[in-house]
Amino acid sequence: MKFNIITIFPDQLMQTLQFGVIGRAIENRTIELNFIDPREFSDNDYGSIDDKAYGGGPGMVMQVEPILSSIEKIKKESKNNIQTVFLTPQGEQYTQKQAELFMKYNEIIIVSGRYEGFDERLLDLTENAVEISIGDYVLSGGEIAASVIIDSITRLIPGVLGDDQSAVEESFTSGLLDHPHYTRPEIVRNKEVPNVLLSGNHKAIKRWRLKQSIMKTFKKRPDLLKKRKLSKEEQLLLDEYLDELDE
Ligand code: 6GU
Repeated sequence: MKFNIITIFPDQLMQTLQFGVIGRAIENRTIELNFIDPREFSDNDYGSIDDKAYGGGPGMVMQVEPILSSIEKIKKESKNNIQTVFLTPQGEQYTQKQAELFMKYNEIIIVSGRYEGFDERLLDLTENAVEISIGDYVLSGGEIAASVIIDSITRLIPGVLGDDQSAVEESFTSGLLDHPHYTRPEIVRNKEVPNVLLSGNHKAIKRWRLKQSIMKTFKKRPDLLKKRKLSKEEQLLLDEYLDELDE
């Protein structure tokens, strides 16, 4: 998988992506990071790529040509069908589902915004592009968001995670929050591990974990439950929990 990242701060991405499983995926070339500096295509000697907004107001806007020329250069050098991702707080909210869709491409262009945002015509002039936001808050630039996108896609590529880690993935992909986890020691500061997890009864453990997942999701992220159809067993566990609340 090749990520082309249009950014003036490539070091900021490398700093965050060089560790752990993602760092290893870079080392063994499962993923390739190709940085393009849009300043190369600046129309002036200072290398600036932003200017004041038409209509006035504070802040600078990123110009069309430096970024569009960067995108065209990448596309000219590639035979792949490339998806372009513009990172901006005005984008569509990023989700695990979107990560799974991006994972199907062999090559992606990520455009990291700085300043107030992009000249709107840049979005109109780019084919096969989406605007993505990683949440409802404002970052100083898209670089951190780019790292989030690259990490979440890379860990979906077969072989990047060990087998025991992949299971964790399934849990979120299922649209529910993960169940709680416990490890040694059995008692810590007077707090015990739930008995069922020590029982060796795999069926009971599976049922307990699923119920915990449903309870957690119901309490913390009811929006996720609304989006998802519950199976018969899941509905039963939710009803059981709601009954317990009434008691
Ligand atoms: Cl993608 N960029 C910036 N600058 N801020 C954000 C964001 C992106 N997603 C959430 N906030």
